Amino acid sequence: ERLPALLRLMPKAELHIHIEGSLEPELIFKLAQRNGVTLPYASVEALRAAYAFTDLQSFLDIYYAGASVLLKEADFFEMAWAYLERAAADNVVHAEIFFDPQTHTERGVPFETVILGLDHAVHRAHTELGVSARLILCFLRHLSEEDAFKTLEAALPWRHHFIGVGLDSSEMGFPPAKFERVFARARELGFHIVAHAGEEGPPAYITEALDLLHTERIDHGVRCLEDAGLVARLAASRMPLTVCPLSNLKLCVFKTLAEHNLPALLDVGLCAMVNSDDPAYFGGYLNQNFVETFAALPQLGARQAWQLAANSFEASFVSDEQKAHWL
Ligand code: ES4
Ligand code: ZN
Repeated sequence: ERLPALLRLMPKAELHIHIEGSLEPELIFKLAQRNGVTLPYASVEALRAAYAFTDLQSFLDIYYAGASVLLKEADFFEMAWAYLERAAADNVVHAEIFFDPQTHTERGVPFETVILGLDHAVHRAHTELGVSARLILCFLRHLSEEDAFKTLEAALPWRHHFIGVGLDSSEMGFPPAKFERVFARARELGFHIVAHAGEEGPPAYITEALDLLHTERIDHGVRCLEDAGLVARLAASRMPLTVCPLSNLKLCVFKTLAEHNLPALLDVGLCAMVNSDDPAYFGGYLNQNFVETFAALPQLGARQAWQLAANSFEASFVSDEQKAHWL
């Protein structure tokens, strides 16, 4: 068939990938053994069997347990390098990668260890794979404003190694407003601003992210369709929505891929694109997301494929010159 080949072969950017969510069970067990970490799962198979999620929180509990095996700079390098090799194989030419430093600093791993390991993989991907990659530091929204401020301050000696800040983890009950002052400081420092909003949370969280955090993209944002005024605003401003279909399926945001609202988001003129979110946990990397989503939704064809790829480059934080080259 021609459509899957087009989806696989077209160059694209990935803008919503949590690097800790690319940690495959095999690598989790390898690192656990290497670092002397005891896991609450007996085998790779037992761990994979636990990947049956009912909502965001049921996933996050296992995602943070998986990340507990990351201790050394080499571990962070190995995880990011494995992702970048998979991305290159999917014809991802540019990736903007989230990392969650608090997941690691809370366990006593220095920020420096995290960023140097990731940065090494980013540089090697450019020279050996021809993939450009950038890092985005995410604050965990279930932790305090003070903790986020301390994380930002601790990151400043390495400010040239990441291009932006984001907001992730448990959404319900942790509205963007809680982090207004941290994001104001990050903006002053010149960082790009993104935030998860409208994945499980209501459209009002998307509006808050725009008005209080001044986001340049909304991560997920699929619940925006519940608010017609918000949709008009997002469309008029070309505000990107980094949509993650397999994630939404596995976390029960939509019951089936056939019910996903991606076609509707494109139809109303929104700058949506496809991303993998946490590919090791949700059943596939970027091309798997494209192929399964297009297979489930007959409204999606070559025109939408091209639009999604174009949107991914438009929404990226590269220079206008680089965008002109890709578009
Ligand atoms: C996440 Cl799918 C999702 N939502 C919110 N926070 C996250 N961290 C990693 N994956
Ligand atoms: Zn995410």
